[in-house]
Amino acid sequence: MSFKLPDLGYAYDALEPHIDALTMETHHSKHHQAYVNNANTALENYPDWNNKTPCEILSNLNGVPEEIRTPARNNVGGVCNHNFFWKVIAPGGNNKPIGELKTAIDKTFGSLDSFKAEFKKAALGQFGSGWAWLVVKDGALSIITTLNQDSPLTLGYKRVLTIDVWEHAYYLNYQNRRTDYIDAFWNVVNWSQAEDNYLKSLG
Ligand code: MN3
Repeated sequence: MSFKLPDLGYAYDALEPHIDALTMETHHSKHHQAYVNNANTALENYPDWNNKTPCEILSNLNGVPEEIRTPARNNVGGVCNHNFFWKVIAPGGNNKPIGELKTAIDKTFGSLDSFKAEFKKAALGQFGSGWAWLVVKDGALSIITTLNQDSPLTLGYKRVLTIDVWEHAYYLNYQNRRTDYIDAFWNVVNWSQAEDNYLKSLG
């Protein structure tokens, strides 16, 4: 049993011009693959753990033996976060919030524009490498950030939407302009997937 790199499910150039093909290829086939490889190495002698899914491990990180907890946090975290990210930026879904998530965003943040502004502020404010997330806990939506490859699952949140703000996610095309990358991100969000995630988070 080992962790595997999932297929993206779409072409590397499918998100152009907002996220370029070389960034997607490098991000998926090099960075994500490295997390998979390092996670397999870190957990290879821990059969109680390496037969769980990455996200099961992150949900129970404090139960992971201390000697492998940090590599699990970083590398299994990298696997779990990227597996989720590729799906919420996949082409083919709705390009605006729909259904119950739309209602919840309007109720929680006032409007889609207000939500986007708050999410962008969080994503810009994440110093160094990390992620901004739309999450659910106890049925309530909120925006959080996590450092490095930390997962909201470890903190007891369910995930609805995320943006990877590591420089490897945007530097080839946007260099230091994280703000432009975040603006472009809205063009590739798959709101149908986000709605599925939201409904599951309530279940
Ligand atoms: Mn990344």
